[in-house]
Amino acid sequence: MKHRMIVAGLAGLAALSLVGCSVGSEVDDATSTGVPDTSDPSASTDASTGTDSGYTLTPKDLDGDGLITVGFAQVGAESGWRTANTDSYKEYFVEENGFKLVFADANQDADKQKQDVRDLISQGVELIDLAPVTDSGWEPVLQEAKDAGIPLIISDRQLSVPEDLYLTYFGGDMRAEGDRVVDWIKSYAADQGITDPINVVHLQGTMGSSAQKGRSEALSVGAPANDWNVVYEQTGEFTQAKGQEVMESFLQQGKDFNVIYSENDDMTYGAIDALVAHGLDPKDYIIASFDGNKSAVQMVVDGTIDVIGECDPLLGPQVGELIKQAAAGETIAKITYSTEGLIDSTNAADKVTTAFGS
Ligand code: GZL
Repeated sequence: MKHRMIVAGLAGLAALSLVGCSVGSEVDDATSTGVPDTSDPSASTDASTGTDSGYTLTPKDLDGDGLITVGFAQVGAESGWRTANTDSYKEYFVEENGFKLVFADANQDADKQKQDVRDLISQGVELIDLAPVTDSGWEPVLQEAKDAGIPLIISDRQLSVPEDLYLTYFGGDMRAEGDRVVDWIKSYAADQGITDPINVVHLQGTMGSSAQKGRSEALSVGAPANDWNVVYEQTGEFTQAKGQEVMESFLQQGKDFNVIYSENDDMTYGAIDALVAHGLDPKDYIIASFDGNKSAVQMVVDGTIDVIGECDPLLGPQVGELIKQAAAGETIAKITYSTEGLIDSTNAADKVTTAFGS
């Protein structure tokens, strides 16, 4: 059973960065991440590239080579999701599809990424696609792209910036992803008749990224609402190595827990490795993850991971189509969210056959 109260480790209580469960922490989920809550389709702004959002730039083949040169400012190579995302861009943005790709890898360094975008501006690319490492400090850079007459798309992770600084956003709705997983845990605990306290280990993604902020916000609202205790919370920076390191440090400190809420599959793999190294069975815990890499989905089939909040990395073709629509003068939505759901024991056997990555 997945809900035995686990005494995680031995004595040796060090000072913990414990996160108590702040009762009644009401969060306005529309703006707390600074990102408009347009998860309600009726609320989404369908601003065109015209006067609606004040953004008038459209993609053009300025140098007459018959291609649109896209400068892609990528986060890094931190996870299986990122690898699949990069591959989807490199496979789609090719001459036969009408594009040329200039690729910049920020190596998860937010400051380097701002320089990457400035370099793309100075190289004179004809459109910039930015997948921002974190969501702060971008307005001046976006303004520079606009002043240079270069259309800019935000993909993968949202920015809370004025709508007149970017053409469109395409990617996941991170808060909604988190809400789905929190609701799943609530339902599962009820269905299993779990009466033990729900004590959650929270592995956060890269701090300040909209992916971390949205998924963390869902838990920060859901935990008090369901009387759960978040007994430990720390960033694993979306990597397997850091996820394992953080979980190992937690296990040394001996707090009881029965749920792991990990903001991506790579940190989940690391956490599972730490459990096993500590002589614990991952199947004794409720393990919730995000993304949907093939090996993680297989772990759902095997019963090791219980639920995955889907997040689609294969954005290249979808962004490419939006660029083509805008270049043809069509109105495109200001924000378009990927199609995402949940993966659990009811659908994992089907999902694993088409899951991305390895
Ligand atoms: C989500 C993306 C996140 C993934 C991680 O859209 O930004 O970054 O969930 C990746 O795996 O590192």
